[in-house]
Amino acid sequence: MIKILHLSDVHMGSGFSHGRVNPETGLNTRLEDFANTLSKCIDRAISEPVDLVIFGGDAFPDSTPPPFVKEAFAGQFSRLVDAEIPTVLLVGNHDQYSQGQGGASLGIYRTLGIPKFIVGDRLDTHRIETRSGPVQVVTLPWLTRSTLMTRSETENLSMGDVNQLLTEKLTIALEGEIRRLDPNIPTILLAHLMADKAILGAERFLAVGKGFNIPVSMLTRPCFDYVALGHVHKHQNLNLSNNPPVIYPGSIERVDFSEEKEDKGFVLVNLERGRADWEFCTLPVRVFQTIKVKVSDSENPQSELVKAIGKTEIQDAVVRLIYQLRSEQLDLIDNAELHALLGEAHSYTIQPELVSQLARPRLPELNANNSIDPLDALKTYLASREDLKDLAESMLEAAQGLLGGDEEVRQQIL
Ligand SMILES: [Mn+2]
Repeated sequence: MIKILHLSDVHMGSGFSHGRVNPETGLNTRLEDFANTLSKCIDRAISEPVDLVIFGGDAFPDSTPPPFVKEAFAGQFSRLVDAEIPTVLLVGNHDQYSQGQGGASLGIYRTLGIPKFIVGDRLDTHRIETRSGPVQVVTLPWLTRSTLMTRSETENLSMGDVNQLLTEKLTIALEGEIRRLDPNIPTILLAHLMADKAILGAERFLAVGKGFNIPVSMLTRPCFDYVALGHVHKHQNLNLSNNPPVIYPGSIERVDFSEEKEDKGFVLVNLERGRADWEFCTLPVRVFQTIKVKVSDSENPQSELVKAIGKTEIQDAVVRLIYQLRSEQLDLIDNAELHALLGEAHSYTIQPELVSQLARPRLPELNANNSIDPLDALKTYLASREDLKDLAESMLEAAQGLLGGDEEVRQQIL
C-alpha cells in the first residue's frame, strides 16, 4: 500500500487585495496565510509520513512571481526533500511562461537535479521508487491548442471541431504512454485540465476564455488506479463509482469570494494496483464573509446595516459589505460607524449600490445614445469597478487581442 498526499492550485501570491501588510514582517498577510496553509499540507505529509506527494499545478498566479513568493513556495516543498519524500510538481496553466513556449516557473526545480523531485511539464511517465514500493505517475500538464496543433490545422474549423480534433490527438498521445506502463505497478494519472463534468470555482475568472475540455471517459481507464487532477478550485470527485477516483482536491486557500462557501483541503490516498482509498482532509483556512443587505425599503437603513454586521462572524475574516439603498437615503448612512464595526475583520470592503441607478445605465458614458469604441467602453466600465481592479489589465489585454483578431493572442487567451 502506497500512501500519497495530493494537493493542487496553491496560487501562492494571489489575493493580496484581501490582506494587509503585516508590520512585523513587511509581507502581505494573504501571502502568510497561503504559506501557512501550505505548511499544514507539508506537515501532514511528513507526520504520516506519506510515500509520495503529488501537486496538481498552478503554484503561483503567473509564471514570474517575485522572489519572496517563490521562496515561500520552495521553502515548504524543500521540507519534503529533507524528509526524503518523493514529489511530483505538475505544471498548470498559470505556471507556463508565454503559454509554455518559454518554459515554466517550476522548471527550475528540475534544473537543481534533486533526486526524486520531479517536474511534470510534458506528457511523460515517471517510475518512482517509494519506501512502500514502486509507483508510476503519468504527468499531463496543461495543454494549449498550440501544443497539439499547428495553425494551419485549425484554420477554417469551428471551436467545436477544434475541440474534437484536440481530444483525438490527446487520446493518441495518452495511448502511447499507456502502452509503456507496467501493468503490475500502481499507477496515477496526474493532470492539469478542465474535465467536461467539473463544477467551476474561481478558475473561471482567473483564465479569460476557456481552454478545451477533456471528457472524463478519457481519464477513467482501468490502467489508472487514481486520477489526480488540478485546475478546478472546488474539491470534487468526477467518478462516483471510484473505479478509479477522478479527484480535484481544489485550491488550498480561498483565492477570492467565489470560493467563500467551499471547503478547502487536500486528499490522502492509499493506493495499490486496482484500488485507491481516498479521503478529503479539510484545512482551517481564513473565512470569507459576504454581508448583503437591501436597505432601500427601510426607514432606518443605518440600523439595518448595524444589525446585519452584528449577526455575522467577522472576527479575522475577509469581509465584504454590499448594501442597496436609494440615493435619498445616503445622508442616513454613518460610514464612520460602519468602518468602526468592520474593524475587527481581517480586511473588509464596503460596496453601496444605489437602487435608483440600477434601472438606468449606471455609467452616463455608456448611455445607448453615445457611440463609443468597444475598448473605451470596457475601460470606462472597468474604471467604475473597484472589485475588478486586479483583473482590469489582463481583461483589457484579452479584449485587445480578441478585437484585433490576433491569432497569437487568441491562442494565449484560450
Ligand atoms: Mn489552472
